[in-house]
Amino acid sequence: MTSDMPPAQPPTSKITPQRYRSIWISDVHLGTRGCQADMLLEFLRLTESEKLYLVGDIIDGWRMRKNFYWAQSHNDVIQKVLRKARKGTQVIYIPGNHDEAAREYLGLEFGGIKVQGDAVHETADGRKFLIVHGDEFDVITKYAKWLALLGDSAYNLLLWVNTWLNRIRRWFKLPYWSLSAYLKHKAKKATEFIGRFEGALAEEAKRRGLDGVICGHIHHAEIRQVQTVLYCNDGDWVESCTALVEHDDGRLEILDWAKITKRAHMREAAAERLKARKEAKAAKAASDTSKSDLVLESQDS
Ligand SMILES: [Mn+2]
Repeated sequence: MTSDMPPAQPPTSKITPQRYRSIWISDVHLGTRGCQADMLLEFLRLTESEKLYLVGDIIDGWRMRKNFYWAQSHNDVIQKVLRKARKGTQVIYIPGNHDEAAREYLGLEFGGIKVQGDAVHETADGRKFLIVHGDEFDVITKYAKWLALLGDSAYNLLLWVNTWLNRIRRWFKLPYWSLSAYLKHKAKKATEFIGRFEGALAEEAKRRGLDGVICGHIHHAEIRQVQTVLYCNDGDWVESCTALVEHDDGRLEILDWAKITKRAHMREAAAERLKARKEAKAAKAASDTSKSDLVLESQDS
Protein backbone atom coordinates (compact mmCIF):
# COMPACT_ATOMS: atom_id res chain seq x y z
CA MET A 1 0.00 0.00 0.00
CA THR A 2 1.40 3.39 -0.97
CA SER A 3 0.78 7.04 -0.10
CA ASP A 4 -0.87 7.79 -3.43
CA MET A 5 -3.85 5.66 -2.42
CA PRO A 6 -7.17 7.50 -2.60
CA PRO A 7 -7.96 9.15 0.74
CA ALA A 8 -10.31 7.26 3.05
CA GLN A 9 -13.98 8.08 2.75
CA PRO A 10 -14.98 10.99 4.98
CA PRO A 11 -16.74 10.06 8.22
CA THR A 12 -20.42 9.61 7.69
CA SER A 13 -23.16 10.84 9.97
CA LYS A 14 -25.53 8.06 8.93
CA ILE A 15 -24.12 5.38 11.25
CA THR A 16 -25.88 5.24 14.60
CA PRO A 17 -23.46 4.90 17.54
CA GLN A 18 -23.65 1.44 19.15
CA ARG A 19 -22.97 0.13 22.62
CA TYR A 20 -21.66 -3.39 23.13
CA ARG A 21 -20.72 -5.42 26.19
CA SER A 22 -17.27 -6.16 24.77
CA ILE A 23 -15.21 -5.39 21.69
CA TRP A 24 -12.15 -7.18 20.35
CA ILE A 25 -9.80 -5.67 17.77
CA SER A 26 -6.35 -6.78 16.64
CA ASP A 27 -3.80 -6.53 13.86
CA VAL A 28 -4.11 -2.76 13.51
CA HIS A 29 -0.42 -2.43 12.54
CA LEU A 30 -0.02 1.25 13.50
CA GLY A 31 3.36 2.36 12.16
CA THR A 32 2.80 0.89 8.71
CA ARG A 33 1.24 2.44 5.62
CA GLY A 34 -1.20 -0.43 5.38
CA CYS A 35 -2.96 0.51 8.62
CA GLN A 36 -6.53 1.74 8.01
CA ALA A 37 -6.32 4.20 10.91
CA ASP A 38 -9.11 6.49 9.63
CA MET A 39 -11.53 3.61 9.41
CA LEU A 40 -10.55 2.40 12.88
CA LEU A 41 -10.88 5.90 14.29
CA GLU A 42 -14.43 6.16 12.98
CA PHE A 43 -15.20 2.73 14.43
CA LEU A 44 -13.83 3.75 17.85
CA ARG A 45 -15.82 6.99 17.74
CA LEU A 46 -19.09 5.26 16.94
CA THR A 47 -18.84 2.34 19.37
CA GLU A 48 -18.73 2.05 23.14
CA SER A 49 -18.17 -0.98 25.35
CA GLU A 50 -17.60 -2.04 28.94
CA LYS A 51 -14.49 -3.92 27.85
CA LEU A 52 -12.15 -3.30 24.94
CA TYR A 53 -9.63 -6.02 24.16
CA LEU A 54 -6.61 -5.13 22.02
CA VAL A 55 -5.64 -8.58 20.79
CA GLY A 56 -2.11 -7.92 19.53
CA ASP A 57 -0.21 -6.41 16.61
CA ILE A 58 -1.61 -3.00 17.51
CA ILE A 59 1.66 -1.15 16.89
CA ASP A 60 3.96 -2.68 14.31
CA GLY A 61 7.68 -2.47 14.96
CA TRP A 62 7.96 0.29 17.52
CA ARG A 63 11.57 -0.77 17.84
CA MET A 64 13.28 1.43 15.24
CA ARG A 65 12.59 0.15 11.75
CA LYS A 66 13.72 1.58 8.43
CA ASN A 67 10.31 2.07 6.82
CA PHE A 68 8.51 3.13 9.98
CA TYR A 69 5.48 5.23 8.99
CA TRP A 70 3.56 7.37 11.41
CA ALA A 71 0.62 9.65 10.56
CA GLN A 72 -1.51 11.96 12.72
CA SER A 73 -4.33 9.43 12.44
CA HIS A 74 -2.09 6.83 14.12
CA ASN A 75 -1.66 9.21 17.08
CA ASP A 76 -5.41 9.81 17.10
CA VAL A 77 -6.12 6.09 17.43
CA ILE A 78 -3.87 5.87 20.49
CA GLN A 79 -5.38 9.05 22.01
CA LYS A 80 -8.86 7.68 21.42
CA VAL A 81 -8.06 4.38 23.18
CA LEU A 82 -6.42 6.21 26.09
CA ARG A 83 -9.47 8.44 26.42
CA LYS A 84 -11.77 5.43 26.47
CA ALA A 85 -9.66 3.97 29.29
CA ARG A 86 -9.90 7.28 31.20
CA LYS A 87 -13.65 7.42 30.73
CA GLY A 88 -14.18 3.99 32.27
CA THR A 89 -13.80 1.41 29.50
CA GLN A 90 -11.74 -1.53 30.75
CA VAL A 91 -8.97 -1.80 28.17
CA ILE A 92 -6.94 -5.01 28.08
CA TYR A 93 -3.91 -5.14 25.81
CA ILE A 94 -2.53 -8.52 24.79
CA PRO A 95 0.64 -7.98 22.72
CA GLY A 96 1.25 -9.93 19.52
CA ASN A 97 4.38 -10.80 17.58
CA HIS A 98 4.63 -7.42 15.83
CA ASP A 99 4.44 -5.56 19.13
CA GLU A 100 6.27 -8.13 21.20
CA ALA A 101 8.34 -5.37 22.83
CA ALA A 102 5.21 -4.81 24.97
CA ARG A 103 5.55 -8.39 26.24
CA GLU A 104 8.24 -7.05 28.58
CA TYR A 105 5.50 -5.17 30.43
CA LEU A 106 3.07 -8.01 31.12
CA GLY A 107 1.17 -7.49 34.35
CA LEU A 108 1.65 -3.72 34.28
CA GLU A 109 -0.84 -0.96 33.66
CA PHE A 110 -0.34 2.20 31.57
CA GLY A 111 -2.93 4.97 31.49
CA GLY A 112 -5.57 2.52 32.65
CA ILE A 113 -4.61 -0.06 30.01
CA LYS A 114 -3.73 -3.49 31.41
CA VAL A 115 -0.99 -5.39 29.58
CA GLN A 116 -1.44 -9.16 29.77
CA GLY A 117 -0.04 -12.22 27.98
CA ASP A 118 -3.51 -13.70 27.68
CA ALA A 119 -6.92 -13.39 29.33
CA VAL A 120 -10.08 -15.33 30.04
CA HIS A 121 -13.32 -13.55 29.20
CA GLU A 122 -16.70 -14.61 30.52
CA THR A 123 -19.65 -13.71 28.26
CA ALA A 124 -23.02 -12.53 29.59
CA ASP A 125 -24.40 -16.03 29.04
CA GLY A 126 -21.61 -17.60 31.11
CA ARG A 127 -19.28 -18.97 28.44
CA LYS A 128 -15.55 -18.67 29.04
CA PHE A 129 -13.16 -17.72 26.26
CA LEU A 130 -9.39 -17.74 26.07
CA ILE A 131 -8.08 -14.47 24.59
CA VAL A 132 -4.68 -14.70 22.88
CA HIS A 133 -3.10 -13.07 19.85
CA GLY A 134 -2.33 -16.50 18.37
CA ASP A 135 1.18 -16.29 16.92
CA GLU A 136 2.30 -18.93 19.42
CA PHE A 137 0.15 -21.41 17.49
CA ASP A 138 1.24 -20.39 14.02
CA VAL A 139 3.68 -22.42 11.94
CA ILE A 140 3.87 -20.24 8.84
CA THR A 141 2.31 -16.77 8.93
CA LYS A 142 2.21 -15.49 5.43
CA TYR A 143 -0.17 -17.90 3.67
CA ALA A 144 -3.39 -16.08 4.62
CA LYS A 145 -2.60 -13.38 2.06
CA TRP A 146 -3.09 -15.82 -0.81
CA LEU A 147 -6.67 -16.47 0.18
CA ALA A 148 -7.61 -12.81 -0.13
CA LEU A 149 -6.03 -12.79 -3.57
CA LEU A 150 -8.50 -15.24 -4.98
CA GLY A 151 -11.58 -13.02 -5.14
CA ASP A 152 -13.50 -13.23 -8.43
CA SER A 153 -12.07 -10.17 -10.16
CA ALA A 154 -8.57 -11.01 -8.98
CA TYR A 155 -9.02 -14.48 -10.38
CA ASN A 156 -10.06 -13.10 -13.79
CA LEU A 157 -7.09 -10.78 -13.75
CA LEU A 158 -4.84 -13.72 -12.98
CA LEU A 159 -6.21 -15.67 -15.91
CA TRP A 160 -5.45 -12.70 -18.15
CA VAL A 161 -1.93 -12.40 -16.73
CA ASN A 162 -1.55 -16.14 -17.20
CA THR A 163 -2.42 -15.88 -20.89
CA TRP A 164 0.13 -13.15 -21.49
CA LEU A 165 2.75 -14.79 -19.34
CA ASN A 166 2.50 -17.93 -21.40
CA ARG A 167 2.54 -16.02 -24.68
CA ILE A 168 5.84 -14.53 -23.54
CA ARG A 169 7.06 -17.92 -22.38
CA ARG A 170 6.27 -19.28 -25.86
CA TRP A 171 8.39 -16.57 -27.47
CA PHE A 172 11.24 -17.78 -25.31
CA LYS A 173 10.37 -21.39 -26.17
CA LEU A 174 9.53 -22.15 -22.54
CA PRO A 175 6.87 -24.76 -21.67
CA TYR A 176 3.37 -23.72 -20.53
CA TRP A 177 3.15 -22.87 -16.85
CA SER A 178 -0.21 -22.45 -15.14
CA LEU A 179 -0.23 -19.47 -12.81
CA SER A 180 -3.79 -20.12 -11.71
CA ALA A 181 -3.00 -23.74 -10.86
CA TYR A 182 -0.03 -22.53 -8.88
CA LEU A 183 -2.15 -20.00 -7.00
CA LYS A 184 -4.89 -22.53 -6.42
CA HIS A 185 -2.27 -24.77 -4.90
CA LYS A 186 -1.16 -21.86 -2.70
CA ALA A 187 -4.79 -21.13 -1.73
CA LYS A 188 -5.29 -24.76 -0.82
CA LYS A 189 -2.19 -24.51 1.35
CA ALA A 190 -3.66 -21.34 2.89
CA THR A 191 -6.91 -23.11 3.72
CA GLU A 192 -4.95 -25.97 5.22
CA PHE A 193 -2.91 -23.49 7.20
CA ILE A 194 -5.97 -21.68 8.55
CA GLY A 195 -7.50 -25.05 9.44
CA ARG A 196 -4.39 -26.07 11.35
CA PHE A 197 -4.24 -22.69 13.11
CA GLU A 198 -7.90 -22.90 14.16
CA GLY A 199 -7.40 -26.49 15.30
CA ALA A 200 -4.38 -25.63 17.43
CA LEU A 201 -6.18 -22.74 19.15
CA ALA A 202 -9.33 -24.77 19.72
CA GLU A 203 -7.17 -27.51 21.22
CA GLU A 204 -5.62 -25.01 23.65
CA ALA A 205 -9.05 -23.73 24.75
CA LYS A 206 -10.18 -27.32 25.30
CA ARG A 207 -7.00 -28.14 27.24
CA ARG A 208 -7.76 -25.24 29.59
CA GLY A 209 -11.35 -26.40 30.02
CA LEU A 210 -12.84 -23.32 28.29
CA ASP A 211 -15.75 -22.94 25.88
CA GLY A 212 -13.87 -21.14 23.16
CA VAL A 213 -11.02 -18.96 22.01
CA ILE A 214 -10.82 -15.42 20.63
CA CYS A 215 -7.69 -14.49 18.70
CA GLY A 216 -6.32 -12.51 15.75
CA HIS A 217 -3.00 -12.81 13.93
CA ILE A 218 -3.99 -14.44 10.61
CA HIS A 219 -6.11 -11.46 9.38
CA HIS A 220 -9.11 -13.65 8.75
CA ALA A 221 -12.25 -12.87 10.78
CA GLU A 222 -14.34 -15.88 11.62
CA ILE A 223 -16.71 -17.45 14.14
CA ARG A 224 -16.72 -21.21 13.75
CA GLN A 225 -17.44 -24.24 15.86
CA VAL A 226 -14.27 -26.36 15.97
CA GLN A 227 -15.11 -29.69 17.57
CA THR A 228 -16.48 -28.82 21.01
CA VAL A 229 -15.25 -25.23 21.23
CA LEU A 230 -16.07 -21.97 19.47
CA TYR A 231 -13.20 -20.46 17.49
CA CYS A 232 -13.45 -16.68 16.99
CA ASN A 233 -11.05 -14.45 15.10
CA ASP A 234 -11.55 -10.67 15.12
CA GLY A 235 -9.76 -10.12 11.76
CA ASP A 236 -7.66 -7.01 11.14
CA TRP A 237 -7.52 -3.28 10.27
CA VAL A 238 -5.15 -3.57 7.34
CA GLU A 239 -7.23 -5.33 4.73
CA SER A 240 -10.68 -6.22 6.02
CA CYS A 241 -11.44 -3.71 8.85
CA THR A 242 -13.30 -6.10 11.13
CA ALA A 243 -13.96 -6.36 14.85
CA LEU A 244 -15.58 -8.94 17.09
CA VAL A 245 -18.31 -7.71 19.43
CA GLU A 246 -20.31 -9.20 22.28
CA HIS A 247 -23.95 -8.14 22.59
CA ASP A 248 -25.66 -7.69 25.97
CA ASP A 249 -27.03 -11.24 25.85
CA GLY A 250 -23.56 -12.72 25.26
CA ARG A 251 -24.03 -13.26 21.53
CA LEU A 252 -20.82 -12.81 19.54
CA GLU A 253 -20.75 -11.16 16.12
CA ILE A 254 -18.18 -10.06 13.56
CA LEU A 255 -18.59 -6.43 12.48
CA ASP A 256 -17.42 -5.76 8.94
CA TRP A 257 -16.76 -2.04 9.28
CA ALA A 258 -15.82 -1.56 5.61
CA LYS A 259 -19.20 -2.97 4.59
CA ILE A 260 -21.07 -0.96 7.23
CA THR A 261 -19.51 2.36 6.15
CA LYS A 262 -19.97 1.51 2.47
CA ARG A 263 -23.68 0.88 3.05
CA ALA A 264 -24.03 4.12 5.04
CA HIS A 265 -22.34 6.08 2.26
CA MET A 266 -24.64 4.53 -0.33
CA ARG A 267 -27.68 5.43 1.79
CA GLU A 268 -26.39 8.98 2.14
CA ALA A 269 -25.74 9.31 -1.59
CA ALA A 270 -29.22 7.95 -2.38
CA ALA A 271 -30.80 10.43 0.04
CA GLU A 272 -28.87 13.27 -1.59
CA ARG A 273 -29.97 12.20 -5.07
CA LEU A 274 -33.59 12.06 -3.89
CA LYS A 275 -33.31 15.52 -2.35
CA ALA A 276 -31.79 16.94 -5.55
CA ARG A 277 -34.56 15.36 -7.62
CA LYS A 278 -37.26 16.83 -5.34
CA GLU A 279 -35.63 20.26 -5.50
CA ALA A 280 -35.44 20.10 -9.31
CA LYS A 281 -39.10 19.10 -9.46
CA ALA A 282 -40.12 21.94 -7.12
CA ALA A 283 -38.07 24.43 -9.15
CA LYS A 284 -39.68 23.20 -12.38
CA ALA A 285 -43.17 23.46 -10.85
CA ALA A 286 -42.39 27.01 -9.68
CA SER A 287 -41.19 28.07 -13.13
CA ASP A 288 -44.24 26.42 -14.75
CA THR A 289 -46.58 28.42 -12.51
CA SER A 290 -44.77 31.67 -13.26
CA LYS A 291 -44.99 30.86 -16.99
CA SER A 292 -48.75 30.24 -16.80
CA ASP A 293 -49.05 33.49 -14.84
CA LEU A 294 -47.38 35.21 -17.76
CA VAL A 295 -49.81 33.62 -20.20
CA LEU A 296 -52.74 34.79 -18.07
CA GLU A 297 -51.30 38.27 -17.85
CA SER A 298 -50.89 38.48 -21.64
CA GLN A 299 -54.45 37.26 -22.12
CA ASP A 300 -55.69 39.93 -19.72
CA SER A 301 -54.07 42.78 -21.64
MN1 LIG B 1 0.49 -11.36 14.53
